Amino acid sequence: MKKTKFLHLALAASIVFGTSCSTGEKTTQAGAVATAQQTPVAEQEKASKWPRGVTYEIFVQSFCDSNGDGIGDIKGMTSKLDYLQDLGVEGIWLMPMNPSPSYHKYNVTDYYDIHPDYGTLEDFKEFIEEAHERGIHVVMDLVVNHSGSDHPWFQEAARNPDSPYRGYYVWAHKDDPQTQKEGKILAGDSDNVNRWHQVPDSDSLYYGYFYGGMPDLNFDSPELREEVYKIGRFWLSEVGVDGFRLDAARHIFPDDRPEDNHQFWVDFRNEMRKAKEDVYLVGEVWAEADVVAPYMKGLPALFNFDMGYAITEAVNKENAGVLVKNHKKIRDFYKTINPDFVDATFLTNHDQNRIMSEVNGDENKAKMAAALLFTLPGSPYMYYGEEIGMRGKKPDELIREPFIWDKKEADGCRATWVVPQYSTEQTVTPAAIQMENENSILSHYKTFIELRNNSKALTYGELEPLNLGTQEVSAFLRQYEDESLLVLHNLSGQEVSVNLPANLTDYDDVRFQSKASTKNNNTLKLAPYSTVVLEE
Ligand SMILES: [Ca+2]
Repeated sequence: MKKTKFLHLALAASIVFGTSCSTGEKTTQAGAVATAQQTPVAEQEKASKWPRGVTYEIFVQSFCDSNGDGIGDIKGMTSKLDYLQDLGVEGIWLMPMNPSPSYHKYNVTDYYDIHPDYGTLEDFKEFIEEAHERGIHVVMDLVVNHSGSDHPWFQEAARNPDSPYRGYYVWAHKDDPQTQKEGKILAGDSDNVNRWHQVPDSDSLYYGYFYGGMPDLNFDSPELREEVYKIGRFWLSEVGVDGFRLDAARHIFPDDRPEDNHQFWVDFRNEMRKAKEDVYLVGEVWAEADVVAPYMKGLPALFNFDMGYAITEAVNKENAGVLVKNHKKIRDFYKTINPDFVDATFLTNHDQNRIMSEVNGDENKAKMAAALLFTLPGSPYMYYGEEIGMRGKKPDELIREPFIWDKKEADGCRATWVVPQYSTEQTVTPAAIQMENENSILSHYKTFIELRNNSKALTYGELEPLNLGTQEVSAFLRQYEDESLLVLHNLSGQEVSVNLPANLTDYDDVRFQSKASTKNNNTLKLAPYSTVVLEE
């Protein structure tokens, strides 16, 4: 790793290090201007190793349409693997691809196949093989808290109480008092308050946490459990995925049985490890840290919803606040449960307004959010289109709009299944054009992912929050083995000066800077909305 010393000129009052991107000077691969020249990732061993690397979430339907039917598909994704490799991602999380009547495919009707709109099992095997050749792992959404109500299991179970599938679901009689009194505590992942749904022309009610179209599977049934293990083994052993993202992981059993939920994932992991020893499991437990933590016994990776909210708040307020301190607190707490846990950090996902909309289209803030995500501890997940500044606010279809690869006339695979309202060529510069612009948000993402991939401290290092007495600046140390980095982000639109205290004066090499900043003795002037990474 090449690095450049600050020049300690005896009489020089101030030294400008680096030049602004806006001067048009050639940047390095890492985008670190002038002073920090990094070796391209392809030419060296990466410091990061998945799952500690960056994972990219794809909504297949909107990513790339290979056959012109308006719906994104597997062959389309395969054609974009080079793009993803170039971006620096080491894993892909695919939203559900099983047959399902809904556009989002979270109500599955066949757990052993691919929706025909998306392609075939053979297409998927080819995709996985091509991804693996590029060092990219593949994780798929496994939606087993519930099936779709159109699933043949449920159809048969609802029609016939003696069906062998009756036990796959949870039933009650319409006069059963428990169905009357239960109102659900509203959670982030559902605004449905009715858990019990009536089978038409029947006295039977079935339990469906999210809504009637998603009857919950009954994990008290040994037969159902065995079926779910079989589904998992099928995708791991016969198709070749590297792991699963587990939807609605905290709802396997009702809210009053959290211990049973925790234990189920321990059992599930043990079963999956029989098929694939190093299977990767990342769980969606949409809740506060103390609710999330016990799931770490079974799920080695869990999404950190708190951090996404905290970063969004900090960049919007242009105030570092307690972001870093809180992040450390959560991590320290998680480590007491599982020292090897994978902290799956992210800004927003397919269930939330897109980050660019959360910062009201302010590109500086969106870039700062990404800079924080990629320099703080965790295993970052990014949501497709985030890297080109796609926008989107709920309802869900509008946070899942088609990726804009190129101008319409040149775009070989833009999906058209939905008319986009937020991400159009008027609001989002197509990826192909951003690729040619070193100041684009896409180049910014690439730069920060590469910075992180090349640094063990940024990938594995722990976090030491620093208080430099300036609310606009988020400052922290990242340390791993013999690499120690001092990271400074100026969240504000003004230049900010910080004085490095005596114990930090050894950090006088520039590893990276996103814009030109200056250092005068121990006073650092940080350009507006900029990041500087210093090392000893
Ligand atoms: Ca298609």
